[in-house]
Amino acid sequence: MKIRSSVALSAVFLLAACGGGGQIGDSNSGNAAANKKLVLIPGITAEPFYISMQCGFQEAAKAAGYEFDTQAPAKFDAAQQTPIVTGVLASKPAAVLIAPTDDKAMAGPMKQLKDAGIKVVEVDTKLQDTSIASSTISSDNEQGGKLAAETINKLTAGRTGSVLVLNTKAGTSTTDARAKGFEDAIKAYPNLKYIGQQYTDNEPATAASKVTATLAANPDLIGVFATNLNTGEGAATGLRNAGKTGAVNLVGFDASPKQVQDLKAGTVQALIAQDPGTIGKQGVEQALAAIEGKQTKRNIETDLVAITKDDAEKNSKYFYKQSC
Ligand code: T6T
Repeated sequence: MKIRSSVALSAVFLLAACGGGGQIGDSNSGNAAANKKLVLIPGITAEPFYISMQCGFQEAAKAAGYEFDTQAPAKFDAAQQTPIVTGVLASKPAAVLIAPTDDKAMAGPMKQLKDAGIKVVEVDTKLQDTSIASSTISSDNEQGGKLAAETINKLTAGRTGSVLVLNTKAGTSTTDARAKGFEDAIKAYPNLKYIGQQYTDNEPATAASKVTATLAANPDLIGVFATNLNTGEGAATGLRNAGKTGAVNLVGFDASPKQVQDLKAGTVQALIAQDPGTIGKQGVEQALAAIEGKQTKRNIETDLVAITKDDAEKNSKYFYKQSC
């Protein structure tokens, strides 16, 4: 895992591009040997982070001669993801790559996959129970939160004020880790008063209203860390609505086309992009190792990159996709 930031906060790591494929729900079913099938179950459908992951998944599955399918819930919600897992269980693929939407509630459905002989690989998020998945591939999310705190410190340049964290839903292993990394690191900057984290249910409109309410209660708000794509897009809207674009330093996680647009417009001051394409590709590699009875790597951490407006143009290849 390589995470670095310089004062210029320029991109420091080359991310993998992803090859042909399509939207969430695409598959090449029917053109591979029996049970040479891999299924990807992202956390939510039609969302650039998971679409980029799907690109890497499909490219690697195709190269390995495997049939592939992607099935995602409409919302980042265990109640919607569970029936998808149950349906996939019935089709008995060789392996499932899954981003569990709740680090406890998804353990039961995922254990059913394992008990049925289906290999399970966690991509992005993970369960608290480490006995179910053969491998977990994700960003180093706690380090990502630390990088966000360091970034807000650089952007505020010694000025005093309050800083807020926008999280998604408790039990999302990734954004909880990002918030923890931020909370631990912000203590090093006594000029920045941490006013806690607020949950947004992964809804941009909720993130926007939380920013508006926080600004009203804390006029000295000087920084916001949005722990994922939807909270970042929502926070940018909230700052725009309040006429605070650029006055409050917004550091987002992820790099959707909308987030990049906000970065270029100056509503967002820095983005911490993940490497979802590589997460998808390495998920396939670990699934194949598990299927073939080979040793898997239990935990793989992929890289993060911190990017600002100044280097957005030359780093466009690092940004997430709407399609493969
Ligand atoms: O930030 C990503 C992902 O890493 C996280 O687990 C959930 O939110 C995203 O999918 C972005 O929406």
